[in-house]
Amino acid sequence: MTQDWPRPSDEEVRAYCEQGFREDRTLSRLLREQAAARPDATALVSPSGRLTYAALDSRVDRLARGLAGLPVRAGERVLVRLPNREEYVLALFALLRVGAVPVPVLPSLGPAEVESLARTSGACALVVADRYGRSDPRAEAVRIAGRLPGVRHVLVAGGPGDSPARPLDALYAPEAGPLEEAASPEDLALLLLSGGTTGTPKLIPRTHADYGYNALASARACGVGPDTVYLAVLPAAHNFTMVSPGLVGVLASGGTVVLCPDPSPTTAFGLVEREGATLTSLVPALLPSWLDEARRTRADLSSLRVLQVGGSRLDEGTARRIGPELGCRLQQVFGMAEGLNNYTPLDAPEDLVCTTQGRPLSPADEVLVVDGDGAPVPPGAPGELLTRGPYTLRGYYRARELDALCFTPDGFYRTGDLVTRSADGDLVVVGRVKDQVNRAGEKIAAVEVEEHLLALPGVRAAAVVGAPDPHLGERSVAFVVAEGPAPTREEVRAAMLRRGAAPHKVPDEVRGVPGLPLTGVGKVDKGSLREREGL
Ligand code: OOB
Repeated sequence: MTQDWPRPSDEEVRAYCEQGFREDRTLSRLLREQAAARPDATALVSPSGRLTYAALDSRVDRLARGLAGLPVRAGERVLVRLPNREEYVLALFALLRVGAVPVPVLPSLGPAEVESLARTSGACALVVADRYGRSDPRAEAVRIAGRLPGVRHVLVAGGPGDSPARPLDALYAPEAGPLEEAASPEDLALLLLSGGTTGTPKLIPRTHADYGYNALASARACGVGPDTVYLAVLPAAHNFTMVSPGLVGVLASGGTVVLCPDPSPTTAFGLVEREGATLTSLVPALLPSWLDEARRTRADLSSLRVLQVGGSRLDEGTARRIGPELGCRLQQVFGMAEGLNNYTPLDAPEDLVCTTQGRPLSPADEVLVVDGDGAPVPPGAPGELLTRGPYTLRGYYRARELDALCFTPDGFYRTGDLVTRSADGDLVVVGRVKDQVNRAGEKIAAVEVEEHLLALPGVRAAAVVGAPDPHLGERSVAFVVAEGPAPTREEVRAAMLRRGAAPHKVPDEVRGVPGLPLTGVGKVDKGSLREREGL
């Protein structure tokens, strides 16, 4: 059988393992060990209540038995589309425990995107919430299952409705003791979504060994231990919230994870006070509302020691307000679902914390900053960041043709990020060479939106670019060449939602233009387009 994705060589894996740069336990075992060490400590707090480590571990066993009975088998992929609720953590670890491969997707994705991911991953089951905002994930999942014969089960957190979907709750087997681990550390653990520059999002293969190392090494770098109370504000399915150090790093270290059902500062501050949260992580776009609310609130935020900010560029002015106004330390995080995580050290001087996006987590992370010809640039000069290391992927899942573009022949991942690196190894993100809009930390592949625009009647050409925005970091602007009058934003919105796209991918602005500037090879020249349009 051909491999589904390229891995590091056996020698490289051996060397990483010998030096402690890969975890030798599965992710579900990390939870099991903490449950043995501190059964009565609080592991998880959510609107459904509180679970001790013993209770969480035993519920994971019971759900895992139910999943195995369906059956969901080791190696099978299961799409998990759940918001920040208890069932997300239970489903995640139960799937890992039976050796199945969760594919966590953001609940805000549109139905067409979910379907495409279910198809690409070859999912055998979909785990969804009974409702999410104004969308109906349960009905969408049932429709997808009807179209994809490989999807055998739709499992619902909450009410199953009267569709053929089943309630996740009904799967819990009676208590029968610990279940044996079905996976080995070097097995595929999860498939994550890439921010993407292609029409169909790419899937990122992560093994137990590399993801566990990512989580635990991050936990060490962020001072996480049994006293940590981590407030998960961003979607739990995001890599930042999962392993940087996130809920996996915190649960693997014996701390407490508090799931915040929405990212508004009022909800979050109430939970910080009630639970004594010590750590949380945000995207920069959330900071203005957090800083505003901090001035008004009477909630006691004094337990908060560290606020991690990452996912998109944090401006220095806002960075400098965090310490004085929120009363906690800032840690910048520059990470990617593909692997590499950079953190500003917790003991770094204020200037460094406020002006850099950190340095690589692992001594085994190899980082190159190169010019357009692939030649390394001197310290301080901008160039594209390439990276290879013990927890960074060597190729996407079932996407060999793309790998040639996204990786160098010797296995370095081309991040598409323009950075500078100081002589001390601190990175600053200065731009991007990938064709993407980073809207409030959500990555949108320009080509994906362009395809939606080109499907509109009368649209001859379209180009989507990011423009600076004080609230979102970047907003998306679509330039459309149309035969008649250009479609309005409302028309674009209605058409995109009809086509099953996520609402956040609808361009923030749609401008009709007579033509688009082209490069010598006939591609849209987005650099000159931006310049011409004054963005
Ligand atoms: C995180 O992961 P992804 O996969 O959603 O996005 C990765 C990309 C990076 O390649 C970079 O373009 C951008 O997001 N990014 C940043 C950044 N952190 C990520 N750009 C500027 N400054 C930063 N601090 O976004 C992610 C994964 C794990 C931890 C944190 C973020």
